[in-house]
Amino acid sequence: MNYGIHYGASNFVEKIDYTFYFILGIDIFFFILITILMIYFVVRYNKKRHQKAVQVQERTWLEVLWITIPLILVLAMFYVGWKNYIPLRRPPKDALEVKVIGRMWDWQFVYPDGKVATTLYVPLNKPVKLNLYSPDVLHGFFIPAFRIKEDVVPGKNNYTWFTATQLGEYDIYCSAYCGMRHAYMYSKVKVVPTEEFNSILANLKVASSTDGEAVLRNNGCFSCHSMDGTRLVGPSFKGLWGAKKTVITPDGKKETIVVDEKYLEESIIDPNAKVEEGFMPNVMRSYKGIIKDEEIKAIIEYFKNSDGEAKKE
Ligand code: HEC
Ligand SMILES: [Cu+2]
Repeated sequence: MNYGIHYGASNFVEKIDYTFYFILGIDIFFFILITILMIYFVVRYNKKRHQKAVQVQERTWLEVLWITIPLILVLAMFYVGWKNYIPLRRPPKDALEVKVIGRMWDWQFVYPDGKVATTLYVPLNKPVKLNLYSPDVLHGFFIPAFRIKEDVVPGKNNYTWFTATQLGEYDIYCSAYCGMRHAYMYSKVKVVPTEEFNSILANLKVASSTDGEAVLRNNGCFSCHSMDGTRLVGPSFKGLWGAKKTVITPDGKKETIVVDEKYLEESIIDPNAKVEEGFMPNVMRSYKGIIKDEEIKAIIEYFKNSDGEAKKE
């Protein structure tokens, strides 16, 4: 496991670390200075030595000093931060562009030719611009080893960029608390030589709309639904087809249903119409307009053929 905290692997490491240690250095200096002065004053001006407080007025030089010194310090911190953070917002024009989809609760990466991956593969020493997109709530795209962290905001086209400078695997986290499985919203960036990158890219698949399992994977369904019976946030898909389920309708009535085409389609388009007993409503979003009709058909085919009761038919 590589936490990527203590060493860096991108073009920003030096700039960001310098800014951090510059401000930290000033903080430590004043922490020590103020602590020493405090102790000194307690000893020097305690009640035994000074029975009566003295009013001191009009010390122009002192006032000038305590305005000027903090002003210079704050301006210096601002300048260093400005100079070193501005490059984060200036991706080079020739950068490789990758669309990043951050959603509850996984990351997906879409390359220019429509190829999709759940790991971010990038070539060494080439600028990569990430266009950050969220279809649901606020997430944060965070690669500690690269020193980049950027909000992924629904309804806003945000971006970040980097040039990876060291081969290897580094962690990608979500830095904004985004619900129950936030902690599992985790992926990796793999930095590889250009040649290897090209062959990885050639082997990645374009998002399929006829392979049900791929549709489920590419839409992040598996972050809430398992295939092996494990209960995540939503019911497991294991043995789903033909299963008997107790569901609750919006007016609070209990019904027993058998999972068929109609129920599956409704569960994807309007998940709150029938909520399986024991699960929370309003957690799964409606995929109306996001998942096409043919993709829903592919999902249904997949459920029919995948496991449980389906196999016995
Ligand atoms: C954020 C978590 C989440 C995601 C992502 C999610 N679901 Fe759900 N899903 C739930 C929850 C919770 C339920 C149970 C409550 C309900 O029916 O709304 C559910 C219920 C279902 C059901 C009904 C299952 C049953 O046993 O009654 C189906 C089918 C389903 N989801 C399909 C999907 C598909 C397909 C996707 C991806 C396109 C998806 N879900 C993505 C949380 C999620
Ligand atoms: Cu998140």
